Amino acid sequence: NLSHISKTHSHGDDMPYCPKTSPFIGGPIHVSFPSRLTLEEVQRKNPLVVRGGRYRPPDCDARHKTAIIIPHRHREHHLKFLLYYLHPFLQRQQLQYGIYVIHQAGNYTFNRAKLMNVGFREAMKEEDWDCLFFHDVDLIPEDDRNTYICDSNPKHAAIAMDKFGYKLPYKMYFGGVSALTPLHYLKMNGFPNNYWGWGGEDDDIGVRVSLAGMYITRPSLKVGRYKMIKHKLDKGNDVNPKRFNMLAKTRQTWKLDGMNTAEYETISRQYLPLYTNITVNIGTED
Ligand code: UDH
Ligand code: NGS
Repeated sequence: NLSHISKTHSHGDDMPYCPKTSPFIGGPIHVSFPSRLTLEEVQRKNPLVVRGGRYRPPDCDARHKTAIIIPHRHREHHLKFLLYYLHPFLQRQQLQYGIYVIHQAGNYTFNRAKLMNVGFREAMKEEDWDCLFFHDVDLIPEDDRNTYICDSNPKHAAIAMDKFGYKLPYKMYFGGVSALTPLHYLKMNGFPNNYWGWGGEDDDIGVRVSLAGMYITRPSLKVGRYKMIKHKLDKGNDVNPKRFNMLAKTRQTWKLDGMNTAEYETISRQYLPLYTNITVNIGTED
């Protein structure tokens, strides 16, 4: 009987809102890294995910529309595991969502924060997302009560990582995974474009939050848990020796550098089965 299928897959006005708390949430997740996992298998396990890595709950109208923005280069093996865990995780939360991988072209020094600015602009061009999750590729959430929706203020989600003994490493830490509404993002002029290499950009972003008159919210330590896929510092992402000097000046620079000055050239946009891949030339340090 096909009428059943068309009804559950249509998104007309007749669909009820999803419940405020999803009945599919199960709490702690056991995270391991099966060595033979393939992207095809991830695809097979997520039949309702459509081109570009988009999903809507099949039989209720989602209350939230979340874009996941992942800065990326040469981490395909991490991406595979993240997709394996993240797709089912977001579906259990009954979200409407899309996954964007922002791929830095070339071999010039990596720039995580600038890639986030690209992700913000490119994702907002496609859909009126009400929340953006800025997500490192190597962090796997370990509890699905950590809901991927935004708060009234910028949220730091990755507060309890295994490598820090499931505690916050320092009070102002804002790295790993954070969630902002488009309004939050624009209010703080997005993220800095000039942190090339490892370190400090997440602290700068944290400072921007308060300079823009907002504050950081966090889930509980019990829920904001993440496992990091172990790795060494990448080639092309050396520790940035300028980071402390730059951090000392965020108050003077945040309005002059950020979303309002993010320049880049989009090289390609691919709507892959499990994510949208945007490859971008973000230039070099001047
Ligand atoms: N990333 C890439 N490719 C790179 C570099 C970074 O995709 O070449 C992305 C990726 O999403 C990663 C994120 O940027 O999760 C953050 O970079 P990172 O994983 O290198 O940073 P993290 O602080 O780990 O998580 C660094 C490990 C050693 C740091 C030691 C410095 N004292
Ligand atoms: C701080 C860095 C952050 C970094 C955090 C955790 O010292 O960018 O350590 O690093 N800030 C500066 O360098 C100014 S970690 O232990 O993950 O390697 O995120």
